[in-house]
Amino acid sequence: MPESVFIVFGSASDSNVFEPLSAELEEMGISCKVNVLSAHRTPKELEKALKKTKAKIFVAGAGLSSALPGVVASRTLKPIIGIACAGAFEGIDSFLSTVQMPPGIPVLGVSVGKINDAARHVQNYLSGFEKIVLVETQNTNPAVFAKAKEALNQLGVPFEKTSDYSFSDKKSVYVAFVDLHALEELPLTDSTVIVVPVKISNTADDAKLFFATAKHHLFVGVNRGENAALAAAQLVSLKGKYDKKILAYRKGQAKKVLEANKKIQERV
Ligand code: RP5
Repeated sequence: MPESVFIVFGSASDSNVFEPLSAELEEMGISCKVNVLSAHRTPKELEKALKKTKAKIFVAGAGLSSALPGVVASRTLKPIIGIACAGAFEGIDSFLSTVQMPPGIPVLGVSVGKINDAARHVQNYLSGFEKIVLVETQNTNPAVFAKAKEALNQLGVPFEKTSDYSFSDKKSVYVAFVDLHALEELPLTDSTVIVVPVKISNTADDAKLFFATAKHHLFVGVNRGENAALAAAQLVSLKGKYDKKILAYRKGQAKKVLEANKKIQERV
């Protein structure tokens, strides 16, 4: 039987994270394979291990410039949870590297030490989600909300909308659009909630606030509505139902980069 969860961390010095995580998952009856591989220091070995695994979900983390979760995300259509590790600056560098992914390739980030949260979301996912619910309130920024709606429509993934902030159904993946200054007000439930912190014009100080208040839930980068939607689609695609659509969406994002590159090459 292939492992359900592929765990990968950048160094043996991250064992304070991956050892309790794998112990917790095993205790939950969830099989996992632990790897120590680095996006920067062992890229070939990482690539090989990613090609080989048949895991249903990935959990990755590294300290400092944490490229590992993002590189894993670029190599799989399965969901990826990134755990920030405290190498310097109490881990803010790792946290921001984890969540601030470009449109199209989401990583669902949890902050430093949030091992239990990562394990809970893995368990919810493996139990099977039934639907996506977008949570809209008066403070929801329409432009960020629209990015999520558009992405789901493009993927052909159905969703419901609510303004109820109780997140009461563990079979739903909630996507909540929350003002960056209100992250601490979110209720702490056992359900899986992807939080899109919203602040259209943001500053370096806002990054510190994000890091300090990102707790309990799963986080995408600031204003990244489309990444929350894509990650939600991955979470409801346990058996691969939306994989082809997600792949097509990614190809569209890749095309934009390749076209820009072509133009530049033609100029010189
Ligand atoms: C990262 O650099 C690792 O994930 C670790 O958190 C940090 C320090 O690594 P070592 O020098 O201890 O191997 O890549």
